[in-house]
Amino acid sequence: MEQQLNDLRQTAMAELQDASDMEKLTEIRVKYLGKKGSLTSLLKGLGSLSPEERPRVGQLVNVVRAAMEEALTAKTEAIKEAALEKRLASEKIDVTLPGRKAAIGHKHPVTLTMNRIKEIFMRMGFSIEEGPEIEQDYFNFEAMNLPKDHPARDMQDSFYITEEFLLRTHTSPVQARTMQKTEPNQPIRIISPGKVFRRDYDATHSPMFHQVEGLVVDKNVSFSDLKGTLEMFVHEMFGDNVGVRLRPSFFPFTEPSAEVDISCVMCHGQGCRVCSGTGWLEILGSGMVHPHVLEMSGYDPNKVSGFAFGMGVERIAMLVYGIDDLRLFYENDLRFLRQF
Ligand code: 2NM
Repeated sequence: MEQQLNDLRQTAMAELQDASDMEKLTEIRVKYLGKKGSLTSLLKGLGSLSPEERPRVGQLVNVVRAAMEEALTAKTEAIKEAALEKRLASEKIDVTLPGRKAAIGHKHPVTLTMNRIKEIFMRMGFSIEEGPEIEQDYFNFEAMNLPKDHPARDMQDSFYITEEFLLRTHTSPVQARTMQKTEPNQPIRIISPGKVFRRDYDATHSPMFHQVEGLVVDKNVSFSDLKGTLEMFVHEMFGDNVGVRLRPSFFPFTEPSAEVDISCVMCHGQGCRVCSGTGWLEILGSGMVHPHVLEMSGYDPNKVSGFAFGMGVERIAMLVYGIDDLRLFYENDLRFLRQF
């Protein structure tokens, strides 16, 4: 039996030596070490041996099995290594191939429009002020002359967090904060860009949108300063040949108030679907800062005056790029976004 074991070992090793692929290795493993393999069969013959011989032969079986396992593992490694060597020898890397371009993306159309608006006002001497998106009722409404029973203060129209805090519904609270922190003898010339939040969702309203508001406070600021500044802005933004008109309006925080219209960018004033046949598009709200608003924020309305304005950035972007549904800005569809 010992002779048989040694013969088995020798033939197995010889076969292993000649093996050159993984299939052959598996075949050898099954043939010698498998459940019905030669070594297992030999092991069954152990019972016929004398009690003195049994442990010695049993031990030899284990030695042979271990040697074969080890040889199989070594051969497996060798075959894998050889395959890799072969691949590396034949595979050539063409270092002259053009590289793959990284898709780095670009700015969102709302960001592009926001940046353009900021740039125009900065060139006119305005600086940028920012403030919290979670705002106190006082700054969002009270300081803006919005009385307790104003519809905008309804839970249906604003996102309240507590009785005192809400998501700001406009960036006007930034103007109030700026007036409060500025010495009353110092002039103000700021814009406040940022996100605002209202309970609304359709083709022209989103629960979150962007605004830029502006505020100028100084001695002798007049309505003609307001008109000149906004005309300058419109011509920079939409082109020198668009018409501008001011239309009387109402805001609680300005008196008098005016809506600013531009001649329709789609039909050039002829009347179309976009301008509902009027030839004009509303793009801004504005007015002279209400004396009570100045007073509440620490300015003397008998010594200084001011004008203010506000615009929706999405609405301007829709007109600049000819987009008819504002929801496209937030769907993140690459077929839309890639066009800017
Ligand atoms: C608008 C329209 C008109 C405005 C007024 C003020 C402040 F702080 F001076 F009172 N901030 N923003 C204003 C005026 C905003 O948005 C349509």
